[in-house]
Amino acid sequence: MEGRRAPIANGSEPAQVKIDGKRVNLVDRLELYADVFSKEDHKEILECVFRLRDLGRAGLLREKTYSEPEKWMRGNGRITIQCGCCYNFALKDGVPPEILQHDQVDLMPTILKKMIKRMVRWRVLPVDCILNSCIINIYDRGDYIPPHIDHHDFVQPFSTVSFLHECDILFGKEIVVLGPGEFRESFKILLPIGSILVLQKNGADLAKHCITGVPTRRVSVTFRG
Ligand SMILES: O=C(O)CCC(=O)C(=O)O
Repeated sequence: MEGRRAPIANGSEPAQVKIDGKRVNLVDRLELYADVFSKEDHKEILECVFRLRDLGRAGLLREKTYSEPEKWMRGNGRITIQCGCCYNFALKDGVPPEILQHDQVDLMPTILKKMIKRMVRWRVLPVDCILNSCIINIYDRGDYIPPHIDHHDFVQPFSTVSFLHECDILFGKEIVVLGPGEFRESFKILLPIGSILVLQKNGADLAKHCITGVPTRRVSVTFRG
């Protein structure tokens, strides 16, 4: 079986930047796949996501698995659920963002492990990739993810599956923040429902990425090694 490569619908010019005087493609090796998961798969995966959210809200997950910020301003309510490995996002008490290797989060649920197996079987991901962690993002209307590069200690490729609503993902060597959930990028592509975005090389190492404020609820699941 092979995953169907989806055409990359981008609303901007190819992302060329100059580094040491040389032109490089900022999103080199970026791939998008479609139709790897069925409608039934979507239902089962989303049931698992919302079950985890409910367990998190009830305080029944490990402390660092579940995070739901106080929504004190437009767009900052994105829920995150980390499984398999914990990433410390914010600079806290002088500690830089880092991967915490200790067992401080819950393990990946079986259905998410099955997603990885399917992506490998369908050649979306290489057979030798070892993905043992994932982050689930639940965005409500207006929520966004600010420009960032996934920590270099994570093993590439990264793969993100989109659910419930399509949205643009923005890339840029630098991304200008215009307001809460509003950014100016050098390159953007549409992530349709069910699509799998595979990020590696420049697209992961060099380019920052972000999601603008979403018009309605959206869920993404990102796998990393
Ligand atoms: O929601 C998405 O599509 C992107 C997620 C992401 O960039 C992240 O979790 O680091």
